[in-house]
Amino acid sequence: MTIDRLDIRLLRLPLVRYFETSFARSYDRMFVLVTVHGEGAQGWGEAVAEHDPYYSSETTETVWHVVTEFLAPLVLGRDFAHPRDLWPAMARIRGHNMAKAVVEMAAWDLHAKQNGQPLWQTLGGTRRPIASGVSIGIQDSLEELLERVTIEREAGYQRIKIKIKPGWDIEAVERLRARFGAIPLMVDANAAYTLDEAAHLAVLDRFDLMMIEQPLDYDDVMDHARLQRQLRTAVCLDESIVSPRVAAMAIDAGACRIINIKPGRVGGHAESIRVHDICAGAGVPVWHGGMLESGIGRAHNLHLSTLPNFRLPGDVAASKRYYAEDLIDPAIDVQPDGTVLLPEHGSGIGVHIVEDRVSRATLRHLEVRPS
Ligand code: OSB
Ligand code: MG
Repeated sequence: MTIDRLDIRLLRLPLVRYFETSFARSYDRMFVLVTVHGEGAQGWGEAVAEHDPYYSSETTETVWHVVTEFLAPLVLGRDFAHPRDLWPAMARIRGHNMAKAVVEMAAWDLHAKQNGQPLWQTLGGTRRPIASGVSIGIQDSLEELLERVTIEREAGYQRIKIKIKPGWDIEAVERLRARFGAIPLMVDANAAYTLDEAAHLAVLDRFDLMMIEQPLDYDDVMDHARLQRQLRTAVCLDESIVSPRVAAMAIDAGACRIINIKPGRVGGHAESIRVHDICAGAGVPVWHGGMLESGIGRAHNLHLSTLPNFRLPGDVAASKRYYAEDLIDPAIDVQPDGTVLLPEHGSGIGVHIVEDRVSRATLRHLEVRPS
């Protein structure tokens, strides 16, 4: 596979409804799309970096900078036998996993299309519907939270995750258990607590949660291990798991019993497969995280979720929860049983990208060719 041109776009899409985490409330989503061209085919990737460096240190602008200045020159015009060869080719650049991932994932799509294969098959997965959960942000009131959960339960989603932070945690979970009973329920703190609050977090043990996601700092492993020893509830790591090495370290240290995989956070599909395999070997289940992706990133996530150790429902919900009009048509939708079908429009990620919608959402576009 040779990539002879790369297109990079900065887009903005308004969210159907605001999304609030422990770190910020957003009303729209800015993101970067990358297209790689080779032998008349195109591969697409979507970077998960956000406008602000609050979930991770990367932003849409650092992705733009690193892709155009450093990654494009490393991959353009070079012959790659397989998309897994892109990660080592980019190794000289430290960090910037989200920038590396968008290029690498676009190359997987291109390679699969050149071979006339669906992406799940190229990744080594098994075609099956993917179990979906939903991630429900912090609301203006607990009444509104109960209303949101009612709506998503009716849509069929297989588990509910709510965002928590100090002041929006125990009472919220208590109210959900009182109203909805023994539903599959979990919480995500996005690093809002410290180890000093272990006793407070241990109150959550009463509620039989599936897991508590990333309670402590974004770059921590050892405090999570100390916390896990004080909790009955499983800790799941998201932000902290930035590589297969850190995943192995976290499992060894007993810092978590479950891992959330987001390919953007670990550097693409090849690194995600390594994290997946390490977890499988250690008996640690994984699930696919979400970053409010458009249909392009969402399709990648669904294909990756076909690997066997994705044993828990992922944040791979229907497009319409996020965007009035997705960039792909048909949009990704949930089935009444809470599963999502793999997009199967042709090979690769299997989606039809509506160019006109992409152009309308595009704020900036650059074509990069080999120098
Ligand atoms: O921590 O999983 C997270 C969204 C943005 C940034 C971080 C996270 C999230 C979500 C939303 O929880 C998941 C989704 O529905 O895409
Ligand atoms: Mg999370």
